[in-house]
Amino acid sequence: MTVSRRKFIAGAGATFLISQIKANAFAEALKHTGLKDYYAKDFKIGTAIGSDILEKNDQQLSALVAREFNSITPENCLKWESVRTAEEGWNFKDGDKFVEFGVKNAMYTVGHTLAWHSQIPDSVFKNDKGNYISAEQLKKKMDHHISTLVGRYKGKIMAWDAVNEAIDDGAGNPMRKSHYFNILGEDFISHAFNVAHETDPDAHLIYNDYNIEQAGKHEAAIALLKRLQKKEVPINGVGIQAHLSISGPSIEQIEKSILNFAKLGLRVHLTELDIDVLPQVWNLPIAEVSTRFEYTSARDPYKNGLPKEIEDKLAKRWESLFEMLIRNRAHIERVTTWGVSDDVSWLNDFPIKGRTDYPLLFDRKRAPHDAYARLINLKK
Ligand code: 9MR
Repeated sequence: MTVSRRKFIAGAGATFLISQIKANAFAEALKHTGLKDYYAKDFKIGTAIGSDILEKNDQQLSALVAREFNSITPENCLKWESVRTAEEGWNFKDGDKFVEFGVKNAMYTVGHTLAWHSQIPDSVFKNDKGNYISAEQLKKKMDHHISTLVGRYKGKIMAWDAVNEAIDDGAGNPMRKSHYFNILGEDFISHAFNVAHETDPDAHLIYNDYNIEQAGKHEAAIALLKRLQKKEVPINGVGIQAHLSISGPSIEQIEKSILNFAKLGLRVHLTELDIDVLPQVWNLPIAEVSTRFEYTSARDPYKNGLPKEIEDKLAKRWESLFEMLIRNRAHIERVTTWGVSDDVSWLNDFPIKGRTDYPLLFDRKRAPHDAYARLINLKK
């Protein structure tokens, strides 16, 4: 055999080997490529992590999260009610698991939330006689709570929803008359931000609320954020929760609000995105968690599946939302959906228990909705 022929055969072998390696690498890449990779140049793509992963150890769901998302938020496990025990102690079990998941997958891990009127016992604010404790006493409790949590996860949790839902939904959108507010006034907000910042100066601190893209509450949010900035409160971002419905609010309205928040020099996060498809038989803000209505089958029309025309309409709504978000990517840090697949969404039980909703990007079998393909196509 001549040298050149030998070379040729060796060359052919090498070519075969290289193409095999390429094919393997391609298969591996496919396995690891998800929404997060398509949007890598735009913003982070996040999801909320709930008990299915943390307590029920749902491996299918964890694998899906690792493939599709590069940011996580704890749905419940770092709220006061979950992380504190009745004896004023701590229960970090799920919180630690959540943070480990983020570290293992090199994710932008968000903490939720340091000061919120909900999922916190009255005993935090009241003495044995049922009267409010003093401003100083509440500040001390906040110091302990916030510095312990932020300190424990320093360097691992990169951003915190420092204060959640401080604006009321009623006429004129005043500040919510929560126990925090009743005792400390608006100072409870600056206090939460200041303590978080002192504990971890590198943490990105967010004010998070629902419906702040909508007229009335939007103006109230802008005014609040300006007041905080005037007091030099260390605030870096604003979280538009984005619990949307299939019919509203309009994309233009969401876009306008993103631009207004960005004008304040704040990074914008969509923190709890989902799109409700079920009939809204009430006229109330979608995320006020204490609201409940009675179940009737008329209020649960897609129990046995989503009709094709609704799936289409829903997919188009996701697409036009993301088109707008991509256009405004310079201002947007992260887009987080409130859960991974329809079966785990809070909306199945809110504000009516036991309905069948389709608000997320993955269905009950954990297969992508049509919307998913549209979001990928926007980036091709
Ligand atoms: O999704 C959360 C649900 O599992 C809890 O039961 C509920 C209790 O308040 O909180 C839900 O998450 C809320 C979030 O923490 C703040 N914004 C509104 C969300 C939906 O209610």
